Amino acid sequence: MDADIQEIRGRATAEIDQVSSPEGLDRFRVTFLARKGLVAQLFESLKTVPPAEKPRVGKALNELREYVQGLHDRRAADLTASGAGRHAPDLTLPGRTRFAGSRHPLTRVLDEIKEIFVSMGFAIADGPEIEDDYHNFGALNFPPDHPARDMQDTFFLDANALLRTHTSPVQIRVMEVMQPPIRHIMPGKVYRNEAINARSYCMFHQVEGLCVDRGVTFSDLKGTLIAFIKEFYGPSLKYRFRPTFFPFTEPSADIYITCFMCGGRGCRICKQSGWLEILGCGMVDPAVFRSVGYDAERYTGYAFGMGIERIALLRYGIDDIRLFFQNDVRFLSQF
Ligand code: 2U9
Repeated sequence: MDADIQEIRGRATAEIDQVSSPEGLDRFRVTFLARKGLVAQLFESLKTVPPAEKPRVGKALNELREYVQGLHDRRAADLTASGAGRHAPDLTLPGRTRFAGSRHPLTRVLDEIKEIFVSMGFAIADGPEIEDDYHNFGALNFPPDHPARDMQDTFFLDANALLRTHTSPVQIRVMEVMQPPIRHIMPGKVYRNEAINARSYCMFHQVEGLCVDRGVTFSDLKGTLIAFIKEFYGPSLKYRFRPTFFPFTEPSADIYITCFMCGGRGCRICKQSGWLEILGCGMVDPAVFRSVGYDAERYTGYAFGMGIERIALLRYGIDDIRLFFQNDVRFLSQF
């Protein structure tokens, strides 16, 4: 019996070296390790061993089985690692095109705007999209009967929880925890209860900005925003400021640039006016400073806001705002 064990051990050791394919490995397994293989046959002969010898021979047989199984398993691992037995690659096949991802057009516009303001010393702030009435309206000097507070314009979650309609509440929260000087922009999603069509959507993105310190003037506002416009739209573009009204700024202005579709002659895009509105801005209303406990005699500030979808629509000549939110690869892969 001991001689048989030695012989099979020797054969297995020699034969495993000849195995170079999965088929060969399977033949080795059938010969040595299968239910009727050589190792199993030796176990069968254990019955004929005298009882006093059985423990020692049984142990030797177990060691043999483990040894042969080890030879088999190591060979299997070697074959997988070397790739033997897999089909060789066909080097004549044409290459596969790899898809490179691209940034969403809104992300591109947002990143560019952020970079310009950060380079001018603004920090980036963010805050919750679910807001309370006070931070979204009250602190921003919206009168109680302002139409924006209507269910038709604002998504209310309950009596005092709503989806923010602008990112201005983030600035209120910044001022609640910081003293001037403040120079922050806040990019983010905002929500309006509007009918969905090619021009408007129930959610869009804004970037707003706020600068508060002693002695901040309308000239600072103009200098900063004109520098932004020249950087973002190009240095030779014409622009104009026109007075407007916002509850949270006084005085307030909208900024327009020459329509880059028609060069100012008038077209469908600029509704024949030759001008495109790109930004709203103004000096922060003292009532807003009083809400956050700032001394309105001591501090002044300017604020501004812009809608990102509108800028991206104009920049890339897109005619339907819904394309931004459908995640259609045929649209996105163009950027
Ligand atoms: C505080 C005080 C004042 C932010 C401002 C605008 C003007 C503005 C619109 C642009 C297009 C919204 O996306 S849009 O529909 N925004 O014109 N936003 S001033 O003023 C603030 C902000 C925070 C505490």
